[in-house]
Amino acid sequence: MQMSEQTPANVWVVMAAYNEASVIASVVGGLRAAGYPVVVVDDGSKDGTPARAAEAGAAVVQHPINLGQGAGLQTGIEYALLRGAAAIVTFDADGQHRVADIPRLLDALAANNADFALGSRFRGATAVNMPASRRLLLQAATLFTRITTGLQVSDSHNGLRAMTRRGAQAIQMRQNRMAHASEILHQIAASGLRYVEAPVTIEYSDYSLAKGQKLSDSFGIMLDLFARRLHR
Ligand SMILES: Nc1nc2c(ncn2[C@@H]2O[C@H](COP(=O)(O)OP(=O)(O)O)[C@@H](O)[C@H]2O)c(=O)[nH]1
Ligand SMILES: [Mg+2]
Repeated sequence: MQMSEQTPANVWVVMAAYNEASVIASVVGGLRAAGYPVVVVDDGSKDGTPARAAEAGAAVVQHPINLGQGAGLQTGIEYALLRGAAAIVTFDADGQHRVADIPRLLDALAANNADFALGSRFRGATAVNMPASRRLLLQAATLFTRITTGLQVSDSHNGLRAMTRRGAQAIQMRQNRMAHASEILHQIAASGLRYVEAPVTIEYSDYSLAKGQKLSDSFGIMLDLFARRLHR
């Protein structure tokens, strides 16, 4: 992608959200202030998340039943493509990501002529206040992903990524639950398109830790993935 095509107005930010009413307005507001159009895919939140997101300036799409983060991202990507996005950024709704990292991901796409720029908190960047148990879990997941995809990534479960329109058209997430983070990497590998990693910062607040992935969830993710592989 040429840099000249990349104004914030045609870079869509896609956000899956579930029960993030207390933080989503400030997250959406920060992105809108920087000039990015935002689509929030809500999944039957019970706390006013879609209304807060709309008030803050996001387009809101709602799944009638809870399908999970992967399905939410897929819906949001399709929406952004229909709206003519030249590039798409996936961004968490809970305040763990920084708006300032987006231009760095877009620059990484352009500089490397890549279709995917994957955020990594373990590549020269930081994970602020990350508990040691979380680090261990993420490293185990990354090792597993490297073995199964052959991609030499350093952070397999980072929700901050940028992709070109072509990249977005090449993937189709089918894993409804959290296993989508590994699935997207499998699809990038299968697409044969170029990917690059770029350092990003992930913030661990009490809020994000209280509702984030638990160690026990990772066993569910592994089971999902193994079931899917056996099924093929
Ligand atoms: N649409 C949708 N989004 C979800 C769902 N579960 C989590 N999310 C969103 O996915 C993002 C990451 O979730 P989070 O629980 O913070 O996971 P972690 O940061 O990877 O531990 C956040 O923006 C959540 O609001 C869901 O069931 N549906
Ligand atoms: Mg989170």
